[in-house]
Amino acid sequence: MHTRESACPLDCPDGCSLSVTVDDDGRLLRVDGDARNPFTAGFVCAKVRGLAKHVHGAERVAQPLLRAGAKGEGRFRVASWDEALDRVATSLLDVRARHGGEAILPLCYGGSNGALTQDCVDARMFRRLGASALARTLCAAPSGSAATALYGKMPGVALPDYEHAKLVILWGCNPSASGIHLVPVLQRARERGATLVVIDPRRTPLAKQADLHLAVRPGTDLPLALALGHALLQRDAVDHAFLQRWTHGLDRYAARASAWSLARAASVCDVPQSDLESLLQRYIAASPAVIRCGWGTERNRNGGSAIAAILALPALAGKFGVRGGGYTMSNSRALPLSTEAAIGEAAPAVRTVNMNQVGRVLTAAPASVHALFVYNCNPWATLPHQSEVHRGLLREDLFTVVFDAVMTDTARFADVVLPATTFLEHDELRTSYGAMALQHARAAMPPVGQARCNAEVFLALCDRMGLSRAGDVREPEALAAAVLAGSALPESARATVREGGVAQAGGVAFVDVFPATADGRIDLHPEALDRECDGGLYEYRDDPGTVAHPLCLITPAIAKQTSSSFGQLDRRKVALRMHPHDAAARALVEGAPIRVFNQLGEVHCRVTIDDALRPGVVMLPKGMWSHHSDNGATANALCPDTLADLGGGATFNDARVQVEAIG
Ligand SMILES: Nc1nc2c(c(=O)[nH]1)N[C@H]1C(S)=C(S)[C@@H](COP(=O)(O)OP(=O)(O)OC[C@H]3O[C@@H](n4cnc5c(=O)[nH]c(N)nc54)[C@H](O)[C@@H]3O)O[C@H]1N2
Ligand SMILES: Nc1nc2c(c(=O)[nH]1)N[C@H]1C(S)=C(S)[C@@H](COP(=O)(O)OP(=O)(O)OC[C@H]3O[C@@H](n4cnc5c(=O)[nH]c(N)nc54)[C@H](O)[C@@H]3O)O[C@H]1N2
Ligand code: SF4
Ligand SMILES: [Mo]
Repeated sequence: MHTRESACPLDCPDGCSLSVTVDDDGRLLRVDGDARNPFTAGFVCAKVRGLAKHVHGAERVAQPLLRAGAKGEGRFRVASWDEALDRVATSLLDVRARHGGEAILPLCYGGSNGALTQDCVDARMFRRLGASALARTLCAAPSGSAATALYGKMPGVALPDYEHAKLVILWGCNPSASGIHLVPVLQRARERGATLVVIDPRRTPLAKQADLHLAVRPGTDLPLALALGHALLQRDAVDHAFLQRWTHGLDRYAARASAWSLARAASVCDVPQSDLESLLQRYIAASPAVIRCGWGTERNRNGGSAIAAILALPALAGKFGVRGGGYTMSNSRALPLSTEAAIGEAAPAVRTVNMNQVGRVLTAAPASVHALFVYNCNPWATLPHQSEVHRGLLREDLFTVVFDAVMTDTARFADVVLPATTFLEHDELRTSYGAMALQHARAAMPPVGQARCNAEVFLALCDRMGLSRAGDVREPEALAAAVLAGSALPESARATVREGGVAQAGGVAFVDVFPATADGRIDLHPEALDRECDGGLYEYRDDPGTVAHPLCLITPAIAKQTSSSFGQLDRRKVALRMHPHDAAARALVEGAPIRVFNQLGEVHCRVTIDDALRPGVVMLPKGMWSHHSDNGATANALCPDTLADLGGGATFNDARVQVEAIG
């Protein structure tokens, strides 16, 4: 038995440091939080504590598999790595020869936030093939473009610094499920007198404890933020000196915001005006005040403008310049990694496919994608417009590779399934987007079965396809060194990581970190965003509900999965959550079998009556698998593939549905 240090690369803000115990036969015994990182010391989430069930589970793919039945049937035969890699290499080269490199589409996203498993040797291979580029827009695209245009990639408030705040606003964020290490920090802040405000259409666990909860209608954060900004200006509760020195675009921002009185916003958001007034007063009075900008806010038609309007608030009210003051966003990493030096190949000029519309692209005639290579992603379960993704994956003429550690719903459609290592079985370099920690973890256990890590497989494929070049960085240690050397990191952070430590960053905005925009100032009304938004930046688009489909379906993160990851472990059916009024209006009782439907698809499941949701809003979890519903379709069958106002982002929460009893 031995215990090793590791780091969690899952798509989660916390970026835990781990302590991993493995027995002499290489079986994982336990995973704990490691005290090297104070933020994550002492505990990890239940998902990772129970990781052995995932690593050694029945759904684990431990050998290469080749399709042995019809597309989507899920019948395979075991193959050797040589046979499987030859098949992949030959097929990709054949597609390129017949249709051009752009007929190959790599499809990857959130499975690993590690720098050695994504945008590393994989990018080298796809760039050299001339494959289509993928716009990674499934998450954080609207908020990322808004934050980048206003502030550049200025690091946000590190989550451990929330302890210093006197006011914390959780805006479309549910850390009780999606980043649990913030919860004790918030508790300590509150013990020291901090106020907690939650803006969320449902009463989340932290909303229950909050001093103020604004249960806004989904998609209405933009009017709320603009009304707050307008009121700050009208009441002269702004920091003139700061605005003068550090911002531009104030006049144009103010003109757009002036359309929104507190009264008008309260009516559109459907919350009491007195609550808006209370939020405003608290925000004016408190310092340090921090906004934890979650992702619930961005997943709709107004998402990008909403985030831009929210991020304008700390600038207007002068909330920067103190530890624990400002905002936190997913793209505001303090220790960003660049993998370009490790890739060693410039990105060619190729077409870009928006991953939110992969279903459309795969089903379009004439076909433009002939080979699909899925890794770090489970598109059947996580992309919008599931029925179209499903139809695309069913294409007999589409050569599909799925490289994953488990037999996902997507893997069932593959021609070739390649067995991936889990993060405990390979080396990884990870920088977190909340805790602001950077770590280099070596494999803590041997690979299960014949599983191989991403870098090894993409190297082998490069070799087979004649794409490797002299001078390519190949070995895990060398790849990690190239990434560290090629990233804009403080030398102290590099040294800490080299010595096996956890590099931490926690700068204070406008004291030691500054906007990374071209002129170093905050742009309150970026022209590029104004051009990109249909109708202009900060223009509110009304609710997409119709008489036929009046209910808003939200699909937030749940504690027991990370997106769809780990969904194989709990096979119980999920229920649609619905407010008692909406249930009564449809004569639905607790546990009734129902059909949730719209023009895109339908999901059959049971109903759970829950007054934590606001009336008019229903909820299914994100990342469900086909086995979680009664008809094999999941929430994503109801999610539109229309795009958000900015960044080509997803609009999962623009799903509008109707619900009726079955039978
Ligand atoms: N356990 C676990 N942890 C995770 C994940 C997971 O799946 N499971 N996923 C990870 C990933 S990929 C991400 S992006 C993050 C996401 O983490 P969060 O930021 O917490 O995002 P969501 O869970 O999508 O939604 C957060 C909240 O937004 C609310 N909401 C929905 N629509 C709106 C709206 O229009 N306005 C407002 N104000 N609120 C709204 C929802 O009710 C929900 O409570 O978590 C990461 N961490
Ligand atoms: N309805 C709805 N859908 C959503 C959302 C929503 O709010 N509502 N949110 C979206 C969000 S926030 C996100 S981030 C996306 C995430 O969507 P995805 O990118 O599909 O992420 P996961 O569901 O975690 O699937 C990742 C897969 O990668 C595999 N994997 C992990 N590590 C490795 C590795 O090292 N190598 C290889 N080859 N494979 C690996 C995992 O086993 C897993 O099957 O989902 C989106 N989908
Ligand atoms: S998923 Fe998040 S909370 Fe769980 S171990 Fe990983 S980083 Fe920590
Ligand atoms: Mo995400």
